[in-house]
Amino acid sequence: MKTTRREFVQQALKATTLTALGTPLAFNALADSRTTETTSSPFDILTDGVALQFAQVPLPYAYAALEPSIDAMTMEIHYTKHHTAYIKNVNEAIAADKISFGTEKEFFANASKLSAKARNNGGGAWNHNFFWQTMKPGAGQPGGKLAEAINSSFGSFDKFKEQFTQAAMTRFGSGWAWLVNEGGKLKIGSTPNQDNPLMDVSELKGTPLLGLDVWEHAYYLKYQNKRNEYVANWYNVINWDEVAKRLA
Ligand code: MN3
Repeated sequence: MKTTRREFVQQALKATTLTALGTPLAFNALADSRTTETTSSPFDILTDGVALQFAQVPLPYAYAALEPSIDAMTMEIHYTKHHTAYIKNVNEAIAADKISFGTEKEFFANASKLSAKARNNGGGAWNHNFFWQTMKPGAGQPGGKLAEAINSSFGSFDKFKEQFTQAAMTRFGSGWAWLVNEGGKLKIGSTPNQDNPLMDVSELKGTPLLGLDVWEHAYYLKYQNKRNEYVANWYNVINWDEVAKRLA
């Protein structure tokens, strides 16, 4: 495209002004391309120029560490194949769709505007990072403020387990069961596919405290069709300290 002398002067002036204000040069280029190009991306007006990248958290324990609740082979395939693919695919989608949300929070709060690839893989990337961190070897029980919050929201720890199990068992097909904090009140629910309670499209809203993957890939090798046994044994590997941190 031919640039007239007048346009050139205006652009040069604009770049100089922005630089004088201390804006990094890379941002000037981005801002300029945004004002001169028309794209179909819905994100241009919402962003501040720094694109999010998802990264896989290191698994906090060995693949076999959650045996017998979760077998080593399931753990290894789940982490190295399924989760790795979500991470790779969401980052591809972020680049292809020119998404430049700076935070995960912002990304999920705008889930309704994302492509299916970005939404599904972004959810998959985040949900599994969360899932690995809220498990650990060795059974425990919630204590302190978390125990109080569970008791006041559900009546007792056993009632909480009953409701959570119900949510995990009644999620038809693939999805997740969740414990969330919504304004100080704990709630239980579930989401389909890789959706999560941070998404604007989710019926269940709140800060995730605990999540359980009920996709068949999470249990089929060991439990086959017996999702109920998988859920029952998963209670033996919950990292309640991590859950408590997220409530604080
Ligand atoms: Mn999974």
